Amino acid sequence: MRVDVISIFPDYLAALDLSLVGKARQRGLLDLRVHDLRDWTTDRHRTVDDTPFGGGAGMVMRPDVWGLAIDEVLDAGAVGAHLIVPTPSGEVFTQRHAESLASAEQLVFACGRYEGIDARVAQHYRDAGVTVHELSIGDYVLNGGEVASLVMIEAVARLIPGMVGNPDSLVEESHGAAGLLEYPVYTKPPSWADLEIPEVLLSGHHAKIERWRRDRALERTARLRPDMIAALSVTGLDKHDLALLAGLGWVPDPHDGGRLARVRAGGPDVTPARGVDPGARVAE
Ligand code: JD8
Repeated sequence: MRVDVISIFPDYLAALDLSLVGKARQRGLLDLRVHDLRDWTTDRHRTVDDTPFGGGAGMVMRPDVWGLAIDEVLDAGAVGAHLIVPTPSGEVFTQRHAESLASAEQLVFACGRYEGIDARVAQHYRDAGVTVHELSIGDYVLNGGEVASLVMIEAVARLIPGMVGNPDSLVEESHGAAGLLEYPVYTKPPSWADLEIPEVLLSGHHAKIERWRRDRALERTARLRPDMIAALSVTGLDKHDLALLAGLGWVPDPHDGGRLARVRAGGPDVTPARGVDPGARVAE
């Protein structure tokens, strides 16, 4: 996979020389190139921004400079070329995005600064048939797209075949195929700060260990991310799962047997789980 990052602060991306992504570059699994946007400016002040049309605070990044840069870097002819524009007003990036982008031939990250990039840039490349993703890494405001690009590049790069030592480890991860948060993990020393290891993990009884880990993952997900429980399909749950979840107030939805609905003692739940639309069904 080829990944290009265009920024007025290219040194921000130096972290990509380290660790897993750094090794992937050395092993030729990842062709990562970082570019300074100012290399495509045409004036002696290397200007990349100007005042916003319609007034308002701050400055906006010029489309003409971005156009010259992206035209040179993006292999627009390649079907597998994607333009990614990090923005707080974008679709929220998830593991699903990481999985779909991991099969791309080329990713080009356009890192904005100031108040953002002139909106015609994304429109122009969409109109040109390029797959353009305006993505946000979360509901908080950063000062630019560089950190968001670092996050998305690491999330995608680690899914490239051959990247992680044991691909199985990708399955059990939070937000992985199971759709659950991870179970707690432990290592030596067996006793630390007067805290012991859960006995079952020392039992060598793999089936019991697997069951314990699944229970902890279900409990943690129900407590911290009820939206993920609501998104689970009942077909993927065994009777132990269903029994544990019933104890946590989640039962197969009488109106949609494929999903779970939350029941609270004393009748229907009025508080929608995060990410679960208020109209979500509540088992009567
Ligand atoms: C790109 C400029 C700063 C944003 C005025 C502060 C992503 N999850 C996220 N939060 N913030 C960003 C992000 C912020 C950016 C740019 C991404 C380019 N800024 C702007 C609008 C308000 N300043 C992001 N992904």
